[in-house]
Amino acid sequence: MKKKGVILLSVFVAVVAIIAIVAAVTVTLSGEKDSANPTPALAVPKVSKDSQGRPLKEFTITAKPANWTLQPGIQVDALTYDGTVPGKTIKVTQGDHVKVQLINQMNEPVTIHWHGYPVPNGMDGVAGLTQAPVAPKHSFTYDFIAKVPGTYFYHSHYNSSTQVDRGLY
Ligand SMILES: [Cu+2]
Repeated sequence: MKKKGVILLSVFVAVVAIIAIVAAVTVTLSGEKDSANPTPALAVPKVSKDSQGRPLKEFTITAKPANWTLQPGIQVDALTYDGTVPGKTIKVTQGDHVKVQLINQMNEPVTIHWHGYPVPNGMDGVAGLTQAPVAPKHSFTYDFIAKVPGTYFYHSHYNSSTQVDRGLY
């Protein structure tokens, strides 16, 4: 009788210990995920109608340097769209008229290239080819109709091997 009681108590202690360990690991993982890899924020547009009655969604994206935490304890001097890596998610509906004002608050030129998205040539953001790079303290407004659905990626197309690696995507 006494032996059965001891075994039950041991099983109880073991189960409580396992629950405590699982809870601790879950808290640690979710804490790290929140601080180092937050879900990109959704960009909030100004919504109106264009001259042809289409929904017009106007966004502002500011390119700026930021101190970015790659993982707890590791911070880097990043270049960002709106202070986060990656930048905000732009969500629109097929058929929307989209305007994105890019403001450059960095001390080097920058652009936005809409990787794979069909836009008029002058809106494609390839510095030195489809537009002059946006100089420091200047801005440029990308203007296009969202003709096709899908999920795409935007990034700088000025010195992109460095700027994209540093966070401009
Ligand atoms: Cu690209």
